[in-house]
Amino acid sequence: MGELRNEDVYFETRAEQLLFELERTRGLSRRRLLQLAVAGVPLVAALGRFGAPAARAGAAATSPIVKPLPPEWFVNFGSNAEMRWDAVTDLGYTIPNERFFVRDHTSTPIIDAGSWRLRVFGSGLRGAPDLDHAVEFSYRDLQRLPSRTITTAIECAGNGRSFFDTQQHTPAGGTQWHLGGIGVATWSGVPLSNLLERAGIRRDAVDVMPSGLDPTVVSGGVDVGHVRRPLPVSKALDDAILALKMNGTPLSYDHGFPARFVVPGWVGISSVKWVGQIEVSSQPLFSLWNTTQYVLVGPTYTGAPPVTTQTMKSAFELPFFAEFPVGREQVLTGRSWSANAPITRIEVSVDGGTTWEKARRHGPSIPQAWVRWSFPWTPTSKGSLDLRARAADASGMTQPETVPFNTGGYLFGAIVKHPVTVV
Ligand SMILES: Nc1nc2c(c(=O)[nH]1)N[C@H]1C(S)=C(S)[C@@H](COP(=O)(O)O)O[C@H]1N2
Ligand SMILES: [Mo]
Repeated sequence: MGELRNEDVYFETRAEQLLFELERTRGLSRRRLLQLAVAGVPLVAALGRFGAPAARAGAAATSPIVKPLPPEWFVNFGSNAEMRWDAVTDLGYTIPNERFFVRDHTSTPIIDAGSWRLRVFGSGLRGAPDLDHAVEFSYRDLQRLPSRTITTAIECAGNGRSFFDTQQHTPAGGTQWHLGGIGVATWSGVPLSNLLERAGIRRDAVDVMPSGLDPTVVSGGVDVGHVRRPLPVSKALDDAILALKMNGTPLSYDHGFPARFVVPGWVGISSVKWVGQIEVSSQPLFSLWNTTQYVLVGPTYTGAPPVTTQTMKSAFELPFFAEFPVGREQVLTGRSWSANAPITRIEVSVDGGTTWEKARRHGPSIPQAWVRWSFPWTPTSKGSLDLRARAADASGMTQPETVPFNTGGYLFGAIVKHPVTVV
């Protein structure tokens, strides 16, 4: 399995990547590819790994993800499932739980909320309790605490990674997401400010580190422990919540039941699922997930800064290589989002970026979520072309033509060229 390079080394990405590319470029169905694989191609070995050992009630024996992943809704990467943008057209502002993308470093655990306890500990709390003397909260305790509801995106840091390869010719290893490593939902739970106050946070606390109860991550034969990513106290106290509900129902297994962090505007890894412990520290905290992974390494970066806030992106609600009849009016739809500031403008180009016209915005534009838009288009000549959409936000940023490379393939915020054919 090679050295630890980025967020996706934990499974056989090359095989999954191959599957993905074949599926995209040849139009072969996943089932057909699996049949081919069973005929003796190395994919079998890769997929076989996903027959995780633990008892996984309700889960297909071969999937680390519990919920069904119908191919018309998802691109299945094994422990990650990408939302297909062409399946979103008829959905509302939020993405229903069963349609939301999944990103697991190992596999989804099934946790009993009755016996589950959240343990909060560390030098940043009054009395500096260690784990054995942690402040404990049961699921019922959390349900009784004041609740806040927010509508916000969770987006993987690597969303859009494949375009580092296909558009900029500098591939970054790992899951070759198109743009479907994002979803917007309404999350309800206890504000971390409230929770940490009750746990006795001190003024000199600097970092908060949630730890997941999913199986520990093993890479290159080394157990690097549970998924855990430190978050500065300032952000935790500002607007982060420990969510118990997603779109009005208790979290589903894949999305962090019984409780997960939701950290608006920050890369997905900050929103740790299946939280079992929270360390509150008066010293900066470090884990693999803010030192080796989810850091920016590349020619334009120095000092490997951790990835924090997300970038700006736009997506058409269309399959790649969609076909349109010449001379007939279409209404193209899509969504744009920025973690920095509200979206102020969306433009579409149907001539390879030479001219741009404004798209029409629809409905809410919630900061750190997204805005929906539409654009009428009548293709005038046959052939292949690419559609482009670009957004601008209130901070003055506009999506650029290219973005600086980083080895993890994070934060691809450039304009995506969406190939279509007019017939
Ligand atoms: N415990 C735990 N938390 C986790 C992860 C994980 O593997 N384990 N994956 C992270 C990553 S990389 C992302 S992008 C989001 C994905 O959230 P979702 O699966 O609910 O869409 O969860 C984050 N929280
Ligand atoms: Mo992620």
